[in-house]
Amino acid sequence: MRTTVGIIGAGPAGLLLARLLQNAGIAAVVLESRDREYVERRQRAGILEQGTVDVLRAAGVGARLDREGLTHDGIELRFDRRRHRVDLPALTGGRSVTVYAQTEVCKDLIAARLTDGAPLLFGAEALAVEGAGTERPRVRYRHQRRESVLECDYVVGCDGFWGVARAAMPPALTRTYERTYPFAWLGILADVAPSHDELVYAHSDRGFALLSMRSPSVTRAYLQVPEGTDAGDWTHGQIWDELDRRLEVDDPAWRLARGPVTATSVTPMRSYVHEPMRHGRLFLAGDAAHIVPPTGAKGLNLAVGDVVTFARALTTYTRTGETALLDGYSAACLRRVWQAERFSYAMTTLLHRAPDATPFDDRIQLAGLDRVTTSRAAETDLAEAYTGFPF
Ligand code: RFL
Ligand code: PHB
Repeated sequence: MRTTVGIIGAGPAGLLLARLLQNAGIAAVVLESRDREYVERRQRAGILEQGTVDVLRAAGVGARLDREGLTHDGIELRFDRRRHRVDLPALTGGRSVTVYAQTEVCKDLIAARLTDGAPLLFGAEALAVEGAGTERPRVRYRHQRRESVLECDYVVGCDGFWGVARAAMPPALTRTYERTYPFAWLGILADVAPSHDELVYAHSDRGFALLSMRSPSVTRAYLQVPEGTDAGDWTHGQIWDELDRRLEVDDPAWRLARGPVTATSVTPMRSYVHEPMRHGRLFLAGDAAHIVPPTGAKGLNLAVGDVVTFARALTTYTRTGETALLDGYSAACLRRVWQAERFSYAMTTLLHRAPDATPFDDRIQLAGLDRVTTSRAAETDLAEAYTGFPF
């Protein structure tokens, strides 16, 4: 098989890139190792930046997002038994975020691609990218037990952190930056209306908790747990009890509503950047190139930034023969990536309790939270980063 752009992975990065290229009249083939049902069910992100929503709308896949997405004009920071609301539009000149699950973004993009009759192969596992440094890079893949080769002008690795594309970058030209954290997130999905109408990020001496949502009737919540925790180590009752303790505030109006837990998961926390994000005609996008801890809600939004940058660069090249944007892809993406890395790291270390935290560390965190909630400059900094930097 032969195409212009070979896309490995049908997560948000690969699916959105395919859509943007389709809209620009550029042919692409998407190879996805999993089946459609798996991709549409994988529970992950929930928060879309304003810029991400704008991109999805402009790409013609915003109709259901506009109907079902929940616009949020604030987040709550909870610490020291106090509640503080960060008013996002007031601090950012009108920007907000939208709660619309990654599963729904993927469903909308898959439906659009299948309606277009454009190639998207499920159960097609990329085995290797070859010839990245040549004019004709290839993806070797297995589909329906047969090995085949996809010949391309460009290959974009959108295959997530565990994919194969990154391995085709020459090690001698590569540098990676990494940090792991000694804790993880235990996440639940529960059939109960969210206890608050905005997200709550809670610092407590028992560790971090996050109260989020998927819809007006579905709660999503997370607890900081020790690294290596198994979801089965906790009963549903214990999870609710712990959420209750970490979300405790001096406000008689506050009550955590409990309901049937329908799914649990554990997410390890990692910061990771692979530089550069391009070698020859192989480009990396999304989690294939970088990982952030989820505290800043940035992963999916970064993936969107990368593929918008690539689609713009290739469209410009196709129309004008100008290569500057393709050549500048890695540098343009990395600038945004490092801002998200910085913010995600800052939010993580501000809100989580490290297992070896000293009383000094605890006081520094509280001073940080005090600063964010009393200085308009500090709060604006948080709000700008949370609602997202321009693409
Ligand atoms: P994905 O979603 O991992 O998709 C990669 C796809 O590639 C496929 N694949 C292959 N296909 C063919 N051949 C191979 N050899 C392949 N190897 C892999 C995989 O099956 C998969 O379908 O990467 P992508 O597209 O870059 O998207 C990144 C996002 O998924 C990720 O950054 C976010 O989920 C991160 N994240 C959040 N991001 C946000 O912006 N806001 C949030 O609120 C947010 N919350 C979260 C999160 C991630 C979480 N977890 C579970 C890691 C909350 C959590 C708990
Ligand atoms: C989520 O709803 O899954 C979510 C929300 C905010 C985050 C991370 C995850 O920072």
